[in-house]
Amino acid sequence: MTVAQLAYIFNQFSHSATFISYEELASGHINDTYLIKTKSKPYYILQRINHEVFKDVPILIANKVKISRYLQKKLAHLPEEEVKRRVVTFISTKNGTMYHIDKEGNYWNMMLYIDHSKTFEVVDNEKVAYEGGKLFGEFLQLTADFDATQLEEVIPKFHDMSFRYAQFEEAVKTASKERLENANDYIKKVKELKEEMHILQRLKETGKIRLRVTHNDTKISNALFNFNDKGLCVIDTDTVMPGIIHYDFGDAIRTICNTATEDERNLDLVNFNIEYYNAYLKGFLEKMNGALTPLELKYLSLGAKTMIFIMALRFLTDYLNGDIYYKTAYGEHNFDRAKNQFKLLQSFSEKFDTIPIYN
Ligand code: GN1
Ligand code: MG
Repeated sequence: MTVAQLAYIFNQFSHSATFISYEELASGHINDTYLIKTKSKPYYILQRINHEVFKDVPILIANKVKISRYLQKKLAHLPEEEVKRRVVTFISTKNGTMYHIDKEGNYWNMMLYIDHSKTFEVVDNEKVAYEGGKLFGEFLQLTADFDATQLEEVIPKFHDMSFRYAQFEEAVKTASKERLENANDYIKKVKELKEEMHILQRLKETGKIRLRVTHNDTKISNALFNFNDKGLCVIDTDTVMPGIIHYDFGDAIRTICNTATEDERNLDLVNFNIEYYNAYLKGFLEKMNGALTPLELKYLSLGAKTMIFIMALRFLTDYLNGDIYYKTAYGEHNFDRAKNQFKLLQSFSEKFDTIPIYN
């Protein structure tokens, strides 16, 4: 992207700001995200949605705009400036649509940048874990009465274990000999865990655990904090869809309790922090306000294990497929991410028995 191209796209949206410069925010694995700096604040976030991954971008945008507006209404008792810091505000184009399509057929959307905020790639204190629990818990609580039938499934079967497992089996069949050999030990691990990792799927399919509005990408870097480490705003609502609560609980735990980043290659640094688990759980349950059923509660810890596993599986699958899905920076990147998640899974499994189970 050149500066001129970005400035042009920025100016297709409805604002009266002057483009000064941009910065690429490279932490996502799928979309391209840019911070647009303007002559005077606010700044903006301009994002190109990857339409290879998200096949129907208009539906994705409609979903996230609906959720933002719903949250804005729920928080309408707060001052307007505060609401803008707590909920993502989408900006329409000059034509009144919520996205712009460029000459190459790329879809763009734009949001207000939330100033004086920060994100964590690695959590370094319990308070952040606790605040993260409150923030994601509040997101689920505030959207609990949103009519989930109004949301389309942006990526069908996104966290469906049978689907992810089938993709993995297919990848094993078509992988190069070299990658298959490299991955051999991990392929064995996947097979050993197959049954246990389908438990939640079955509970969902049989309706024993209900569908709710879920975020589906609750990694901790999708939570904004203020400079006092208070949770502010849940971002990246691309994958908001009906789902079970365990996905959101688990994906947050997967990233909060990892003592290193998802990209860390030194596996000695990758461990599961149980104190952060308990702190997150405390914040999460405070906000969910007794809204969870006994079965939902009982399976929270398995939700965490399942989400670590599913991410290990997806990175491994992409490695076997020759890196066709996630952005990668070097040849073994997906394999390194998979190894990282398998190490986290092992560390978590060793501590699993010390986690409180609700009966
Ligand atoms: C992807 O692009 P990003 O970072 O928001 C992925 C998530 C994974 C995550 C792992 C649509 O999210 O499911 O948890 O990478 N999103 C999609 O970091 O596949
Ligand atoms: Mg995402």
